Amino acid sequence: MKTVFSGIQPSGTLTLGNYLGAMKNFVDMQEDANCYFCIVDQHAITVPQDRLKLKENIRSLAALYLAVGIDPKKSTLFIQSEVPAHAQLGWIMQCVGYIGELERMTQFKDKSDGKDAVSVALLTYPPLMAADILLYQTDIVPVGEDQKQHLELTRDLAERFNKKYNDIFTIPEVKIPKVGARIMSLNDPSKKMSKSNPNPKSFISMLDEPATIRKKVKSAVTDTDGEIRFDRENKPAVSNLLSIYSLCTGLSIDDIVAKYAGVGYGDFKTDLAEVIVAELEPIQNRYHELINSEELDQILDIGAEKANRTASKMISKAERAIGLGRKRR
Ligand code: ATP
Ligand code: LTN
Repeated sequence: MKTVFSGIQPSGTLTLGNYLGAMKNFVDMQEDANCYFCIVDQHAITVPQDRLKLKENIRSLAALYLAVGIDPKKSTLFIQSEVPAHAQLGWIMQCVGYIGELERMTQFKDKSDGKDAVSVALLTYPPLMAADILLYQTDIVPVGEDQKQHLELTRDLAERFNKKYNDIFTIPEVKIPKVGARIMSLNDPSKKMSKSNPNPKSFISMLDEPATIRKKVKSAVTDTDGEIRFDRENKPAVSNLLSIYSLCTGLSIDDIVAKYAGVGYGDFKTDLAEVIVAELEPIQNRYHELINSEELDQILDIGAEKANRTASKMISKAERAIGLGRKRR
């Protein structure tokens, strides 16, 4: 059986981009793989977070994972900081990585751009991400397009470690969806939709009320030629809306384009908003049942226990391989 691992940062309420590019794809994978889904809170603190808000976001993300259909009987759902081996192996991976390769990461360049106080951890974040993945002998990592570079680095670090010390890590494969890997911002189709964008009009949150969703879709930018057609290069905004429509309904882009031939953007957007509302409503209902439940804490306790069991074996192996402490080979 293959092992799957993925992580999401509790850095705000998840967007439709996080859902369509990542979370929605996790659900099917549970059927025939050993899955680990992680709330990567240690990654979230690479940029400043309010402590109470962070607590709330951690819980909210856990509830969202379950609300979309992550089944704790099939998958392990846990919080990164509750499994100390992540930080321990993260340190070892920092010792295996080079500053030069970390400085080339586009997420680091984007997030540090124009800021004068940038945390050290924003640079050293990818070795921690590599540790997350490598602790579980992961075969497949389902993520959005923006994480491809971090996955390549993870593979490089694992190969370097295996060659230099001992062949202990499985080299993971990245799995990026064909459609939805990069949902773009609603007000600027050249930027990816991101939960930490300060402008709420740029994203649809998974917990937005139907009225908010309708308003945001209505004000999404389009273009002036008035034709509903998929053309990423020349019509990025409309193509983005078509992708969202397709992912929420399961209809192919061609079928949607045929359906809206000769129809204006206004009517298309009205329908799109309803399609999004219909996709998110059942998730939101389940979310509200879970968010204050004890069940949620029990699931996270069991998840942390399971993850700790696997991860502690791997960290021992890694420490032994590199020569830390008094353990013998
Ligand atoms: P932040 O804005 O705080 O950096 P984010 O919105 O980029 O966060 P992450 O927690 O970093 O979200 O990502 C969680 C998952 O969602 C990752 O697999 C990532 O690739 C995916 N993802 C993020 N944004 C998008 C998007 N716009 N389209 C598709 N997938 C996305
Ligand atoms: N770097 C990712 C979040 C993340 C992750 C992981 C994804 C941390 N650890 C392990 C997959 C596997 C991000 O910023 N989206």
